[in-house]
Amino acid sequence: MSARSGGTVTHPSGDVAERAAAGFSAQFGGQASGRWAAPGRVNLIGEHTDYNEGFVLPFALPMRTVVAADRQDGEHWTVWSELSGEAITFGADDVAEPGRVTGWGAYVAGVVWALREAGHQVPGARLAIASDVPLGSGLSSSAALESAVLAALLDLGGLALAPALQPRLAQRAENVYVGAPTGIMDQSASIRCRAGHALFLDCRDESVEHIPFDLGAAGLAVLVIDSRAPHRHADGEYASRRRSCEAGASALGVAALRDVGIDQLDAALAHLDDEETRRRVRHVVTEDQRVLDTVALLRAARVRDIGPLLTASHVSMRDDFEITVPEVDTAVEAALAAGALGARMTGGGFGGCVLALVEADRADAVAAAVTDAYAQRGFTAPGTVTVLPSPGAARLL
Ligand code: GAF
Repeated sequence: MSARSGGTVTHPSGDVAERAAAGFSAQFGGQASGRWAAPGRVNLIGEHTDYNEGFVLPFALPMRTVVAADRQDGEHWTVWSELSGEAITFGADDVAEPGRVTGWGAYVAGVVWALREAGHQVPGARLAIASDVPLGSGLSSSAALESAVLAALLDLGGLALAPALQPRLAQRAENVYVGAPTGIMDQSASIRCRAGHALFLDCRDESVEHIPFDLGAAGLAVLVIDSRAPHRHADGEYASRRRSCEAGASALGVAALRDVGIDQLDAALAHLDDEETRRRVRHVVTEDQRVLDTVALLRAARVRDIGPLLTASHVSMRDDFEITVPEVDTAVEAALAAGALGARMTGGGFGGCVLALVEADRADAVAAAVTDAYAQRGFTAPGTVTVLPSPGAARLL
């Protein structure tokens, strides 16, 4: 989920880490004692599988959120964000229970709350936040914010929390403090991804494998297309898809849809009375299998061959999970018609971004074809950018 839904925000120019440091000095005086960065993500494949305890394969974006911070006395947190241009302060009472801080500050207060809930002595802090992760585009700006704040507070307080345990804590901030019922993928991607790799995450036991995804060596590129579609009831629809999946698992007598293997799908579908639930289950079960197939191809260095799996994932999201909108379908169709090897919507749906796997020397032509198709349909022009798998959250030197 995005920190702000309903459109794309243009970010200030200049290096994001320098903006955070300059913002800190202007707002608080002096120098921050450190800067911590956490990226947004695209999900290569595996959509709406995370809360079904299945498989996902995201990679981190080069666009990051950076927090410049230092400690302050007492249980007070003062947070300035370049996007709002304002500073907010909250104290121990505000993080005593969820919901007391609202708006963008809830993502920060939620991390303080979740750390305290887990028994950590969280130091008071002053934090200045700058970000290059687009808001409202399905690229996990909220997970980037939570993960950067978490990294800063852990370091400032000398708190011990193994990287493998950090995504759950950041997710709790979002689920419980902010109140968005999201899965574990986005925080895992922001915290655990590695440059040059996609993160193969088993969302049941949270084990990971870093799968080499060297686009440059293969002569390929991933083009990310911001559909610019306004989010249409995305939060309510997300929760409703989640409920359908839980109902399907319950009807099938399994703990989660992850427990239905592809070879059991026909029998499972025959067992379900409700046509809509059948479609939702079919998406999740086939999507889990597509992640496994994609990982097998990447392990064999057959990067080009994952294209049809990406496109099949989109068709499944469009027809079975019913989470696409005309703008993203248009972007996928136009990218494929212009020679993309595969294309799919990425993220929660109802807008957001499309990714297209393209020959590197075709990226501009595919982007132009999508822009043309948008113009013909009278849609707001899309944003397009090529991205490489980038590092996860870290302290900056
Ligand atoms: C959003 C959620 F935050 C993730 O947990 C995941 O469910 C995704 O939608 C869909 O795959 O990004």
